[in-house]
Amino acid sequence: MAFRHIEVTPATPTIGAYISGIDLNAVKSEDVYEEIRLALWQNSVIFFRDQKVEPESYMKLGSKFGEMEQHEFFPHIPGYPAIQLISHEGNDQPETDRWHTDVTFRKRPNMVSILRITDLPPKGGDTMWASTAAAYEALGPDLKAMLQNLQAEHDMPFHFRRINAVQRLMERQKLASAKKGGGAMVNSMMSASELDAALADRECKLIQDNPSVVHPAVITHPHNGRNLLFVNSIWTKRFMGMHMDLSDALLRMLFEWVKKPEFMVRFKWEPNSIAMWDNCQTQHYAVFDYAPHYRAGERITCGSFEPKLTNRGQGAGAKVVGVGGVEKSPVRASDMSVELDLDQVVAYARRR
Ligand SMILES: O=C(O)CCC(=O)C(=O)O
Ligand SMILES: [Fe+2]
Repeated sequence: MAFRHIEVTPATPTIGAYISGIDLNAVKSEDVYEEIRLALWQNSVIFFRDQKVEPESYMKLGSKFGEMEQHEFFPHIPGYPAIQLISHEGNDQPETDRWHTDVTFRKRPNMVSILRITDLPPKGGDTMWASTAAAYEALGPDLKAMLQNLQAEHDMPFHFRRINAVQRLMERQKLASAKKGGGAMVNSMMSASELDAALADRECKLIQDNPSVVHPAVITHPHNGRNLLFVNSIWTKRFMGMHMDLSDALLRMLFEWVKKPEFMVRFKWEPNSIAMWDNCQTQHYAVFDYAPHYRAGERITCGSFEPKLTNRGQGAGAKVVGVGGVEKSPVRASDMSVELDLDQVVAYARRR
């Protein structure tokens, strides 16, 4: 199926595409959104340039990908609780300069994220994405078969504690409350011991509210049927039923493998650019090379998916079952340009 309403230009043979021929403030038909959805499932991340998008149009785009969430940590723009404000300034690490898939500590991680950077630093601040489907497809059959039988634990408090995230979040709140003269959990008038107690309370609550979850190490994409590697270096803590030394070593190996440049695309932000990523079949990394400058953006996260392996056909020696059940040749490390046939994507999606 050819695209009739948008132009789709691949950014690399493996991942990413530029979408043109469209004004997101003036979308007239549902067919346009249908094509954007297909372009996303096919390319994993899509980029728009020169979109002076109004909040209503931005929200409308998000709403086409499922329920939009109000995030637990980010503030939002006035009047639009679903448009999260992300920002960074100074020399402290921003926490997103590490390869990850968003919120895999949830039973149902979010499906799609949309981001526009509203305040660009003078130089740098690119974002990178890697295709976890391409990373999986390029593994040998024995390794694929082994990974298909593994389950991994994803744990939010584990990561938060190792980066002192609660303390950082509270310090941010304290700063905000000092500016605005009032704060919910902490404020600039609290004594050191009151702050310590508030911090401990917050950590306990975080652990209580976020029990760890177990997901398969390989899952099947719900809209295109591709199998993909589903462990990431922020939230995945360990493989189940394995000695922790072995688990650490295997995770480290997979985290390294995903970082091969052949699986990646790097996006240079310009004023009025928008990136949308399929959070299920990618990992991303926000390049932190712009300190101490300010960088800020508006993000929408929408829809969700249940991580599960429904296509066990890609094990040892088996032919890769492509979208729509059509057999494809297994992808070799030297040939990572997995062409998805759009008709097959549509046929697969319709059967869901
Ligand atoms: O700031 C960016 O480019 C992306 C940050 C990130 O990890 C996210 O928005 O999920
Ligand atoms: Fe992220």
